[in-house]
Amino acid sequence: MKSLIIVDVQNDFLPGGALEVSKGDEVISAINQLQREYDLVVATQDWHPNDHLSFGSQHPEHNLFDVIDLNGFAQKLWPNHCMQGTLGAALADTLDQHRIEAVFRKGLEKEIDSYSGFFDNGKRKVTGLHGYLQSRGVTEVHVCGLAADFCVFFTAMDALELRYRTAIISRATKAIDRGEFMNKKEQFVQKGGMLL
Ligand code: VGL
Ligand code: ZN
Repeated sequence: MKSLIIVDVQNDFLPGGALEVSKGDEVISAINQLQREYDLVVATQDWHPNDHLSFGSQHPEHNLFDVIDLNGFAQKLWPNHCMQGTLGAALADTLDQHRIEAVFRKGLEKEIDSYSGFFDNGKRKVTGLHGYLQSRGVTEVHVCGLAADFCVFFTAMDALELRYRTAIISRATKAIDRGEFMNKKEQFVQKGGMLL
């Protein structure tokens, strides 16, 4: 069984959104096309309380995009984004959702960020995605969506760790920082990941 994991295709990551990924909207038609090739399609959704500690607004002594120590983890400070229940947090309405069987929300806990669709950054809690995929007999996952250098990358790395055959679909993802993604792509391939 092969599953497509659509990561964080949410308004805030699209051009004009709070944490926009340049050309992020261009992945949507590719993702809509791809879905029919999979036995199972699932999605993730970044879903933060409005006082989430990954937000620069909670740390007035620092600048946006600074990296600080947050409870022992390096945390990049983001603009407020994907706040629970806002339009920015909604999945893009141009994303075809009829084949998405389940959506796994992440980043709900104020104290810790969650880039991966499987666990928070401290691996304290699971989202349920792994259990769901296992219960459906999935052995291979292909990851797409936004942003390539953060949530797509960390989801794909955890999938490898969890022993799925794992690919990132290059034409269906875009990075916040392309240089950053180049480095991370190398790490992913070295760990056994495939680029499609
Ligand atoms: C993401 C930064 C903060 C992502 C989420 O979806 O890649 N990046 N929250
Ligand atoms: Zn976030």
